[in-house]
Amino acid sequence: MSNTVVLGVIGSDAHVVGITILEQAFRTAGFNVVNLGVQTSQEEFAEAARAHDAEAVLVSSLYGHAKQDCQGFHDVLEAADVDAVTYIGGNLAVGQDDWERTRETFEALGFDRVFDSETDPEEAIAALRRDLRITPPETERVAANT
Ligand code: B12
Repeated sequence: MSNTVVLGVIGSDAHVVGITILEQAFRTAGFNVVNLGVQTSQEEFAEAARAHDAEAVLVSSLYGHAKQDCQGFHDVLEAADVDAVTYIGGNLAVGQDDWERTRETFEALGFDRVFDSETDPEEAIAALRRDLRITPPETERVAANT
């Protein structure tokens, strides 16, 4: 397993703080992280995921236009022969007044998991380890049991 995660902020979105935190958290948890930064196109995600044989593609969006930016995203991944777990997180809708509906919208777009802006990075790491069947390193298991 490559344990590689491709991460970026999709579309014209320039909010960089969230993915910087996610990058550090996933790296500390033992993943290889390819951070594409802000204002990343669908094609850039797909090319990087293919080039690095990524097992997960993590999309971030904060500015409220995620639904438009993610139309056809999974078709682009498929066309590039990318078979990876896909997560999206952040401020996914303008206002975020109905989270259940927002979650369903992004699941319908093909994402395996959808996270809101209150998500602790550890939650996403735990979910990815479950999805990829990765056992946490012994140091973390010992810490969790003390
Ligand atoms: C700082 C900021 C800016 C800065 C960004 C600077 C930079 N280069 O990063 C500037 C001033 C440039 C900016 C611009 C804009 N912003 Co702004 N910005 C913020 C602000 C105040 C903080 C964002 C931040 O850094 N948070 C701290 C980090 C740590 O948290 P985070 O980004 O949420 O990320 C965490 C989680 O969301 C989650 N997460 C994020 N992505 C993912 C992905 C996955 C897979 C997972 C698992 C988890 C996850 O984990 C992260 C780490 O804990 C927020 C309001 C807020 N309090 O959140 C508004 C906010 C995001 N901005 C907003 C808006 C509207 C804009 C503009 C469109 C405003 C405008 N009209 O110009 C522009 C967009 C410009 C652009 N092209 O992107 C809105 C979005 C509204 C919405 N979605 O409904 C917000 C919510 C403010 C508001 N209440 O209206 N912004």
